[in-house]
Amino acid sequence: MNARVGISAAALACVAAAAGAAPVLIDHRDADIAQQTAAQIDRAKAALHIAYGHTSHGSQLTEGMAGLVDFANGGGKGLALPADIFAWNDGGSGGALDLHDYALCNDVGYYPDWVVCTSNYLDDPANADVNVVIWSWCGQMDDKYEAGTLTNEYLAPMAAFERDYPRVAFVYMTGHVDIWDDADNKAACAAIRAWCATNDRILYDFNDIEHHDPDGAYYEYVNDDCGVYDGAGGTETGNWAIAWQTSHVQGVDWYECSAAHSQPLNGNLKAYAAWALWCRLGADRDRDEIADAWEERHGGMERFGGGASDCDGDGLTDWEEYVQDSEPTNAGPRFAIAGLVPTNPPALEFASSTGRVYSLLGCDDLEAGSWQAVTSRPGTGAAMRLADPMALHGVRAYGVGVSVP
Ligand SMILES: [Ca+2]
Ligand SMILES: [Ca+2]
Ligand SMILES: [Ca+2]
Ligand SMILES: [Ca+2]
Repeated sequence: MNARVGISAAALACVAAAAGAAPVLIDHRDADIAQQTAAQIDRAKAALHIAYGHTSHGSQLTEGMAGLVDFANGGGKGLALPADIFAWNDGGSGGALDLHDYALCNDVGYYPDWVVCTSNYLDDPANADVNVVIWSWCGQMDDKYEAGTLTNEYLAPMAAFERDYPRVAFVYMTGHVDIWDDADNKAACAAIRAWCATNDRILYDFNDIEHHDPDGAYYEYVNDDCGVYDGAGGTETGNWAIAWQTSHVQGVDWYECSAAHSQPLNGNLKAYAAWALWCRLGADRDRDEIADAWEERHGGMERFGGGASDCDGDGLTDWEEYVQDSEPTNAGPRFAIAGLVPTNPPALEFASSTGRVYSLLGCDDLEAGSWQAVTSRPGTGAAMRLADPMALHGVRAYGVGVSVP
């Protein structure tokens, strides 16, 4: 008993290291609104308070998000979600997403203005609840790459903000495409992507979305109006967005919305990708691959972390405790098989949690150690039994595995 008390006391002081977060890379593959469930959307709305700095190109996200509300209400894309589920406003009233639009001055091309502006904003107690900061480019990304200032005026200050405001998720962006400065544009995007992927950052890949139509077709030479060219600075041969809009049904496949400098479809895709971002951040804003809702139930996101972090020092990492749904702040019960039920075929019984998948593992050769999943079922939150439908007459060893889908 004394030992248990000691472990609990140690757990109170435990703060997980911030390092080791997984990257979040949102690109054209995420520009599919049907991927998000109502539960994920609701979680994002409950968890996020977003400050967005942008000018005209960046408004494609918010204008697209505004048009999405009615499009989804009307069953566009076959969506069957509660009415107004995609609503957003400044303050998050009425169950909407809290998005402080135009909260930050100008766009991220204006250095050092954007840095000063971000600090002032986050240091203002009125904005203490803001936990996501996202900045958009307008036109300066390729110029900064060409001038050799992209690191000093963008990547390095973003990294400094991440260090100084660890409770805030900072979202990087690539800038819009630019057929008249194509080589610098592509190189700048490559630099931002490499930085985010290598250093496990959060990226909304605005540029990548503009190189793809909704079917995933890639257009190498494009301009920000979705014009397709035969080469960098070459001749315009078509427009991927207009072509797609013309061959699809408005109100069903796409919707009208303002999309500065561009076509409505581009705004649609920007909105879909934005919601993919909000849902990812809503689920795991500190990116330790442990659901934030679970961390909050057990005392807060800061207490638990990925990798070897073991808040209660009981030998199960925080991540393992999450997967098992055991107690991460004390050495209490961990996932175990309760017993063998002598049914025909025999079944293993255990306590299950929702949001987990349980697999009956079978092994016919313990020396070789070749365990295979025999059958799997989602957890019910109550006692569960798993039986081997292919039970052999010989000897087979069994275990139960648990995972988060
Ligand atoms: Ca988390
Ligand atoms: Ca955490
Ligand atoms: Ca533990
Ligand atoms: Ca534990």
